[in-house]
Amino acid sequence: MQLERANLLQIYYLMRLTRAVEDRTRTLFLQGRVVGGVYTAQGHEATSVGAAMTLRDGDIIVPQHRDLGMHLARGGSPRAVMCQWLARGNSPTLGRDGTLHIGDMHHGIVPSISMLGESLPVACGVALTMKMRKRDTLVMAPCGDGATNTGPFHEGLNFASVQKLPVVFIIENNGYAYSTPTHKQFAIENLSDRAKAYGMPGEHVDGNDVLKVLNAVERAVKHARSGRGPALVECKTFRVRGHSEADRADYVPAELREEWLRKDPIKRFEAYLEEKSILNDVARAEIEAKVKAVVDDAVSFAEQSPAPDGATVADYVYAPDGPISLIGEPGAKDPRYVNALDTRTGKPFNTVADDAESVTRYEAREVGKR
Ligand SMILES: Cc1ncc(C[n+]2csc(CCOP(=O)(O)OP(=O)(O)O)c2C)c(N)n1
Repeated sequence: MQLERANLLQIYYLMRLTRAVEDRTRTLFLQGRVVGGVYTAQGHEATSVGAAMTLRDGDIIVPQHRDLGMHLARGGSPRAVMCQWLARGNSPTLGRDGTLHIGDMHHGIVPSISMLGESLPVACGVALTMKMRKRDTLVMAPCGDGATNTGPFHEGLNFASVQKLPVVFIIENNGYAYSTPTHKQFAIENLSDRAKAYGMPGEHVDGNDVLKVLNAVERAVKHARSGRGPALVECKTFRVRGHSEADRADYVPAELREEWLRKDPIKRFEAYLEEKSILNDVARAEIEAKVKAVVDDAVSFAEQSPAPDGATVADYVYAPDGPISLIGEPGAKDPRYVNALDTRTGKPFNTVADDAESVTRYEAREVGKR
């Protein structure tokens, strides 16, 4: 992949922004201002940002709990992220949910799902819908090493391959599934070998080297876009903090953690950019100032945002009457979501499309009676 200086600096900015948003979130968490748990992905930035940078407008991601970088790289708003963390009434879930389940259908970001592995069949459903609509849409579905041992992971890979769906599966192998190290999870060296069983290309790559991630994922994307079906990339990285901020991760040997801290993806990319004379002190200072300004703005926007209105607590519990689309598309009209505020512009927006010719229709019923 040929990248211009500006693209490389944008990648560096996004990696730093991801780290900075998470660092600030941790501070807010320690101050007791975050509602719910905080799951950071320090060490994953090359994987999550790098993989997302191979996508183009209209593509869709189905992220998991370590994918803030992917979210921001796809245009997700730091303001919306902070509103979600602080459970404000104008957050993407209107203050109804914890930190994890943030999505943004405007930018093709499907909210993440807590049940490990379950997002992969969802990604396949999104890809199948888009294929049926004859859209040229690629779906990216990341998951952790632990998730690869769930049934839905295997069902998802198999289904995507049989249906030749344009899905790129990214395994973020970060050494542990909570406290379980990889050697107690599976007996193979490379999780990318699992691709072969489902008839798709798979490769593994140093997940802390953003350029290597970009190149490997670019190959997978090219394959998936060509109509030949899905592809898989395993990015080997490490979770240098606990599973959540409530976890001290005492089960991780100190030397192992230090070894991976030395391989920090941001420092490595920074060293590369300096060596190529792409990054100098002036450019670094500018990027640092921009990152700080964006994070400060996001936090103050969230702090000034209203708490959820208690009177609306029962809204959205039941599906609305009439046909709905399962996939949101910008510009769509759907009165159900006019309460949602675009946290970048402060204006209401719609998150679900009503595309009459191709929309999946179903009779809305009360969710509890299904
Ligand atoms: C089906 C299911 N089982 C267990 C859990 C509890 N749980 C949440 S995250 C996690 C570990 C996830 O490990 P991995 O997939 O490797 O992702 P990582 O957190 O390391 O990024 C577990 C066991 C869950 N959410 N869903």
